[in-house]
Amino acid sequence: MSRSKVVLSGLFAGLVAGIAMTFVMLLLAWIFQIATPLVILGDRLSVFISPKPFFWIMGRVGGYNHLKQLGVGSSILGQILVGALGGMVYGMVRRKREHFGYHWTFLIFVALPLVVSAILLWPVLSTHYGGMPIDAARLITLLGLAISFLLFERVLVLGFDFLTSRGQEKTAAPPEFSPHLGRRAFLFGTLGLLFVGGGAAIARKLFRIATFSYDGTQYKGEGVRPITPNDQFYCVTKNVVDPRVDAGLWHLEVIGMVQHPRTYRLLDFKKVEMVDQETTLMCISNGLDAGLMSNAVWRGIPMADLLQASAPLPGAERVRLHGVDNYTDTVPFQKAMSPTTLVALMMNGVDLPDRHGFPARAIVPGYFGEKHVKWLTRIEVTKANVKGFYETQGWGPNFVVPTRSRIDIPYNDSWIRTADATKGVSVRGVAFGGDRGIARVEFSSDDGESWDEAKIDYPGTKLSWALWSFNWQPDEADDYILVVRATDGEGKVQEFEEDRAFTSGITGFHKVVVHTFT
Ligand SMILES: Nc1nc2c(c(=O)[nH]1)N[C@H]1C(S)=C(S)[C@@H](COP(=O)(O)O)O[C@H]1N2
Ligand SMILES: [Mo]
Repeated sequence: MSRSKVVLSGLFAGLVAGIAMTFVMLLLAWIFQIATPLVILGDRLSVFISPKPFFWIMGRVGGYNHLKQLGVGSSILGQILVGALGGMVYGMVRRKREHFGYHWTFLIFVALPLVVSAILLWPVLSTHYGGMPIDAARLITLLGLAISFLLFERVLVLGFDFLTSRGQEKTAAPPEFSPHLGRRAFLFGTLGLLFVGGGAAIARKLFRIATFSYDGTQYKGEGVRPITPNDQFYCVTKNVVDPRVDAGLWHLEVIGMVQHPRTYRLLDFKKVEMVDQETTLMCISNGLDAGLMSNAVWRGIPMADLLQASAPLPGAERVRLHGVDNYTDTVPFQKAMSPTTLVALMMNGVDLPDRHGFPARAIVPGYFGEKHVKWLTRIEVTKANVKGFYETQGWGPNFVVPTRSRIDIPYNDSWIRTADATKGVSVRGVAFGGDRGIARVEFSSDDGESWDEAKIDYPGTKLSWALWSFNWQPDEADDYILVVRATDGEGKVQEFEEDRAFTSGITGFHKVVVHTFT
């Protein structure tokens, strides 16, 4: 057989093998919720991109959801391409060496990639979207990789043998009876198409349950109420497909610098006394006018109770919280021991919804949303020098929520007829002071030149937002700049903090432009 035919056969076999491997990865993700390189490669790489370039890239590709889609898409294409190239090299080698033992192909196409990907992906291997505990998850991910690479190797070697009909030679069939190369290529190509079809069908199913449809959900505007309904609660996730934790698989571990490491099952919490606590969450990347902020009543176990049961050792300075999706974040040990830091199991009277962290999430009042780790599976007591997912990326260093306030209505750039405003224009919004509460809200219709006391309609708690309103009387047809500012429970007036980097959450005032006309 000619050189080019052999090399092309290798390329073709590698291509189909790469597609088959992708198919099996999608299948493992769909049926067993196993983490595959298609998604954890993105997790692995994204911690190397600091917030500024991250936002730039996000801007270029059209948002976080598009970036995730691009990540998965290029991982799929990339691994199929690498598979095809690997197959081509294999073809070149086979042309020189007719017999190339299976132990060699196993070593090169299964063992080697397994070792390399285990090393490169080590920090993100402990991911399982079905809620498998961390150590088991790492093994399962490796097993998934092994199965995928094994399938690649088998399809490549057998496919190549079939295409070049070396298989037939071994069985000593007369050459004239083995089908023509074109026929064999057609048959093998059909197998490839079956994998493409199957893979596409599973990818469609995964796409439907993916986070694209709800990641970045905001809660703001006309309909804002004191307690956010669960299905409208803002949502942020790093995942392409969020965990749907199996309550039977799930464990919560308390480990690290403790005298008695403990593992709890969901049933263990049935008998435990819980507290109800209203707490507002806000994302660190929430804009002044944005709605990545919501309020709920959480029911859970004080984290201090769990820590105390394990007897923390002296020298404990931070607590690292791990989600089943391999998301981590840390809080100061003292904060973890504070009575309002919870392991929440319920949200507004029902079990946590999947997308908000079923079956358990951390509630860390006064800190940005990042710290409220969802799908919590491990509480690790550690020394000071550990960083979480977003902190490694370059967020922070300050994760304490600054006082913020927002005007929900009227909307920016609205036009109001003065005749409709004779009884005043209803201005409403929210104000949030982290875990310091809200003492006062002031309103200005002249861009902050003068301030009036706004009415607090819903005071909330120390840990939640307040809802405020003001009946504004515009005196003539003009353009107005409406501004709001809040004072927290410690008497500190909201301000623009010049020395605060945007990576610690922005500060400043929400302004709304309103035009009145006759
Ligand atoms: N396990 C896990 N926890 C997580 C995240 C995540 O991607 N994975 N995202 C964090 C971020 S950035 C925010 S703002 C909050 C959002 O919580 P919510 O979606 O319930 O509103 O969850 C945090 N906890
Ligand atoms: Mo966030």
